[in-house]
Amino acid sequence: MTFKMVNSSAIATVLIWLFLLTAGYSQSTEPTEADYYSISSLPMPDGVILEAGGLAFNEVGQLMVPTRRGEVWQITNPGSDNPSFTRFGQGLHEPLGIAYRDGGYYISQRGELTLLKDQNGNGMADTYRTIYRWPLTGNYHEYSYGPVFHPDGDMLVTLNLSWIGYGASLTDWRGWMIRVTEDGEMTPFATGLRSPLGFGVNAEGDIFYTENEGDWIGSGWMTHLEKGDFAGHPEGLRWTDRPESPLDLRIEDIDDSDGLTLYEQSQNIPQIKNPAVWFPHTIMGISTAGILLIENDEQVGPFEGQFLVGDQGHSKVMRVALEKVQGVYQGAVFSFREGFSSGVIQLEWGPDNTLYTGMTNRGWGSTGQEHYGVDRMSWNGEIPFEMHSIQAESNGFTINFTKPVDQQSVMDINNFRVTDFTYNYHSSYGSPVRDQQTKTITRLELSDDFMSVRLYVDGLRTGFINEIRTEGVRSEDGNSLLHTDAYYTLNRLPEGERSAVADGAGVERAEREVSEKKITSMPEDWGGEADQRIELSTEPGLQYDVDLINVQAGSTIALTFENDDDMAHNVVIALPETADPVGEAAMRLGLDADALEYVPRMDEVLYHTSMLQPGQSETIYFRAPEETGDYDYVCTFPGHHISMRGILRVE
Ligand SMILES: [Cu+2]
Repeated sequence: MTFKMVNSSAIATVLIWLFLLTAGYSQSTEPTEADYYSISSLPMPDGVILEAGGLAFNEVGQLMVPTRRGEVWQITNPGSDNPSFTRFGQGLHEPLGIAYRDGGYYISQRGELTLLKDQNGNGMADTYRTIYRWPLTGNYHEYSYGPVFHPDGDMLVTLNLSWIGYGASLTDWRGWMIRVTEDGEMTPFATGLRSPLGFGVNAEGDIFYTENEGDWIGSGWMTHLEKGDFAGHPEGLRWTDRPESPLDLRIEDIDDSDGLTLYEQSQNIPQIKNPAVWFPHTIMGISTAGILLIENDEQVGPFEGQFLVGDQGHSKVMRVALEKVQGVYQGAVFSFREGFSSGVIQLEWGPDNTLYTGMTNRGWGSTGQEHYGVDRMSWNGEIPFEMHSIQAESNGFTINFTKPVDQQSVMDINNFRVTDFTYNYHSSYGSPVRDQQTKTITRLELSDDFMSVRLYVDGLRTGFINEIRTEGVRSEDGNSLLHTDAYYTLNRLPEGERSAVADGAGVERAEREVSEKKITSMPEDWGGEADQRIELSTEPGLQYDVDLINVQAGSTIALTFENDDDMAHNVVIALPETADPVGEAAMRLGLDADALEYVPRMDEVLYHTSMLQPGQSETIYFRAPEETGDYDYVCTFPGHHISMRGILRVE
């Protein structure tokens, strides 16, 4: 009896101790992004509206920032608590880029590439010289970006398409990357571009640009551009009949009718350059922006040669690790750091290896709630446990880690999941996820140094994006991965042993899951008419045009939502004060968001529309709740719920 007592209290003690250990363990050792990378905002003097269109440092470490409003600010000691601001230039037309060379600042305005210089040394530009000019129609979407200096001395500039309900090339070379010499000689370089804000050059001198989801662009991407390449948006092909054009592909060569993917069309059209990396929409940002090469291991950790990529809508920075297989770039994108204070559009290294982000939400809204600003991100020198990079193998993938892994967790096949999918290539806006398949992983192999694991995967398909999830993998020192998901774009399979199972083998997922909370035809027992008809539309800046709708309890409602904005929206009617949890749950749907139309399956959701593309309209039918109160309606497209919402008042 006594023995038993002692024993059970000893067990209890051990249990309590284990509980404390586990509780303490999960609280104190699960690291976050902020534990490695801290973000601070540059303090700004009153009256300075720093909608940063570009960032450049000069040789004395001053940060030069052209703003969307046409000024250029010179910021001395930008890394200090008390930076000083001088207005260096003004009167520019929406500059979106700056590069510094030999005492001169090269800036793309909407209609020209301009050189600014301070010749008399008084801290203000006294020379504004046109290097090269291009025509404009005045369309609001005619942004011009850059320049970026190529190592060979030329400047790269990109010209955004106009927007007239679709992306259009209304004047010369819109939708192109052009090269301009310091003497103002212009050469058209590559086309198929839609909204090419981000571009840069890697250590080998290869040029990459990033693209935003839109018409013809199923999701954001990053593409390696060589002379004469066509990246995917057909409008720029309007100018290929000119003698200067490096390619002769025509708009009518692109097929909008038969449902082929971009990769499939590239099998017949050699000028098509497939993205090196796709950024799955809403999972890896929503509006891919500026890119920056990681130049050394002092900047953000052991990622030299990889790229950081900003995202405007999600106020975050992602990381891209590329490899070349059979001469073609491909690779993986990982989340890196979120939580910037506004929409990240430009990235630049400071002289002290910290990362500067130039930001504006431009009235489009962003997860970071500030309207504009410059943030500074610094690494504390500790290496996070991350997937460093992923290599394609002839029959799977090798994942390389930044730290040795825990053998038991990494050899558990249940800790890995590989799903591949792709997007439509068509003139409508964006694309659902299509042809989604979960793959079978047959075997794992750990490297001798415990730094990488090889996954043997059945049925890989070229032209597809692979979602690689590694939840459960731990480092030798006991941490979870800081980010567990990667998206690898497979353009080429390396030579070697193939899996015995045919390409494309896997478990298919339905492209649309039926929701009984979306009723798009009038119920027959309504007798042909609803008690009340409601019309709802959109306003720019992530808003509905109406933010209060009154209805009678229990009445029948026909609600027509017309999306006349330039991005996708829906209407989800939810219980009172649940817009936030519903919107947040939608952001966590990952790859499944598409099949669920971004509507989480939860009781708080009462009714909803489809996710409507720009220009679409839909009517849903529902009965107003019997219980009076202020119900929420909200758009659950990731990031929109913060501002795009209203009240359905049931009386
Ligand atoms: Cu929306």
